[in-house]
Amino acid sequence: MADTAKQIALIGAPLEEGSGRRGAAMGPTALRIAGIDTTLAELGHGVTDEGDLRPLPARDLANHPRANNLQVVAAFTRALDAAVFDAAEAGRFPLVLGGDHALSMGSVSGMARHAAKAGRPLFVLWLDAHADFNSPATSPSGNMHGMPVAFFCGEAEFAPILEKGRPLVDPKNVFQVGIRSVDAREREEIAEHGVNVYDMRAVDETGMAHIMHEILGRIRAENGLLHVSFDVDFLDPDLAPGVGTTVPGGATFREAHLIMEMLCDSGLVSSLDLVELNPFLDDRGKSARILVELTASLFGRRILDRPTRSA
Ligand code: Z70
Ligand code: MN
Ligand code: MN
Ligand code: MN
Repeated sequence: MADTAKQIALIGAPLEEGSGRRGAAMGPTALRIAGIDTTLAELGHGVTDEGDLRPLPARDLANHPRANNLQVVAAFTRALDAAVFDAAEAGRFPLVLGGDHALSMGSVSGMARHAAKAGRPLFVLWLDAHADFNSPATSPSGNMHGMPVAFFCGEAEFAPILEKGRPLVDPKNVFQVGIRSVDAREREEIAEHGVNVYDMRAVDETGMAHIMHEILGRIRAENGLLHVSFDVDFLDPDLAPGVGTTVPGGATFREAHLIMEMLCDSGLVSSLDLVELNPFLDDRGKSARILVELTASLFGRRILDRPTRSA
């Protein structure tokens, strides 16, 4: 049973147009079939499923040659910014079921508005193989799922997607863990803006526990809110093959669980994205199930009360 019961709002964001391939739009359905709602309810939380967002394309925006499917991505960004902000303001925990990683433009922007209203800094834990700090000017692909961090840090202001002057995230409050695939221009950008990067070498050299203590200590010291953005490709592809971009050398089952358990104990997490799950590429629901299991650990499930699983 969880120490502190939360009211969790499940928000489905079936966005795949940010990723340059089909399939991630089935992510919210796969997470529901894997039992995300009942699993969290069994831990003692209140769970409401708000269903899937169905935004209309943002036709006020011109197409952009280096920001693929801008109108659809912008529509989801606007809808998520509003849905996540409203849920957080109502005292609920927004849990976004993705959808590709471009959706974090909206979820993080919504939480940045919520944090600004509360007068607290927002921190972001970015669990990913990628830094996602491109902009249309630097992106090799034009795919917007490679741009969300630059967007919510105010570094990709190429179109009026959200209100000018909206609260942004300070890049020095962004912690990226598990990074192992970064483009050349992106590398310069994250260094220039002071993003905290714990790449896979850092994980191997110092260990996940040490890294998480360091990150959580800083957030606690500054009385911050923490948004966690979990990209399936953070995990090793052997463990979670259901993702468009597989990058070898990802986090292990044990490392990922440890992170979730430490996050739970910290009591600092205020919102979560589960992104880039592509059920079309998955192996019999394996990746969806591990995401649900990791989410359960974040919401209070302990090793000693984890149910025995049959494969
Ligand atoms: C590359 C780009 C990316 C996720 C791939 C890849 C970005 N840096 N992000 N898969 N989740 O095209 O910007
Ligand atoms: Mn990503
Ligand atoms: Mn990624
Ligand atoms: Mn810059």
